[in-house]
Amino acid sequence: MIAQVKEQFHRLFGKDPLIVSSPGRINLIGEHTDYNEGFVLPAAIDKKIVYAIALNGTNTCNAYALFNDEKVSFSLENIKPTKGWINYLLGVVYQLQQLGHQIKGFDCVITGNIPIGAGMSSSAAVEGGLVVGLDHLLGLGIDRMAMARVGQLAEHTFPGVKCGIMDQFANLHGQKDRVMLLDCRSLEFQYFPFEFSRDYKIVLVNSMVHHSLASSEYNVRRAQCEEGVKVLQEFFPDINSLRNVTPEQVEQYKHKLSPKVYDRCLYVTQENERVTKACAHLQKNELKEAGALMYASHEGLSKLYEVSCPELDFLANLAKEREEVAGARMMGGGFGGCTINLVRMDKVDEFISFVQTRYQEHYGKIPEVYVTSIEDGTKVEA
Ligand code: GAF
Repeated sequence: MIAQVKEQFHRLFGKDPLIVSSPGRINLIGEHTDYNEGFVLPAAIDKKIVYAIALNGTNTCNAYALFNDEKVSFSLENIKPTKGWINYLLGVVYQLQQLGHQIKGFDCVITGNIPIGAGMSSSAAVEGGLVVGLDHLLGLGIDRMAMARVGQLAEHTFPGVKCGIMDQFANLHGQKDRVMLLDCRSLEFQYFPFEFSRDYKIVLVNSMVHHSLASSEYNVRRAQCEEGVKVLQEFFPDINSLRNVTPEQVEQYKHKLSPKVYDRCLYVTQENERVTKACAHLQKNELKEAGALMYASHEGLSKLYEVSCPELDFLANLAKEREEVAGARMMGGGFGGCTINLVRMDKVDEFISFVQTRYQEHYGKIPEVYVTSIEDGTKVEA
């Protein structure tokens, strides 16, 4: 991909670009917890977006996306939201300007192999690649967490998804063969060696479903959690997010919450507990126990949080049938996209052929499967 963007860049703009690689992410457990100030356990992966980028000495930005053969241009003045992938670029430039940075015109060519709408966060990769590219070219000196915040705010203000910080964080902080436990309240994080990679592989199975509901329902979930916090604050005045709340406290005031808000709060508070437990198990290489928590996470996402879909439920159930799978669950925002499966290395091929056959028999389409590795976060290539 690097050679490809370089060549296109030369052809279009006739000079040498900076090359930036920006990965997608997986999340082992901790879904929809980030915007509730909870815990997540993500990692950057080998699927990525690649930028070739250079300043152009004008007030205009020109971007050419190889993945859909689309060229777009925009002026640095008066940036406003529009439609499509360009929104992520606009959002990043706008948020950098809001921080007082003097952004200058640039040319870029972008390509990538992160499947769109598969829950692997191609959008955070587009954002992270541009922030790192502009930071490098303009010498802005922004730290990585502040960069993540730029991407998150770009997402809030341009496509309008009120996402948490997980995707942008993972994209910008990833390290090869390490998973990260992030506390989304303090933004403190720890790296853990990915010990089980000696015996297990992370296998993503794409349901090939892209629900148009994803962004609108995402914001609804966030609002329901906020509503729950408001109600519970009456009884626990010190809380300011679901992070401070236990499942027992949600149970205790069930009668004060609407049924949907109760379900959402119960899920989030349970999921937070699962993340810390799963992390402890993974550190001791107790895959079976960690895997059981992944299945429980899926169950909660499906029944209580209602962000799964029949296809994802089907895939999670298929995984349960296989003794080589330690655990599986839907991953990311939901309503489609992938399941993440921890599969014993020697049985990966068998698992893939089983899942593809059964899914095709049931849904008439073959799910794409990605056997991933854990890689570094966004970086400028030498
Ligand atoms: C999406 C969001 F962008 C993340 O912030 C996170 O909330 C995730 O859905 C669900 O865990 O990827």
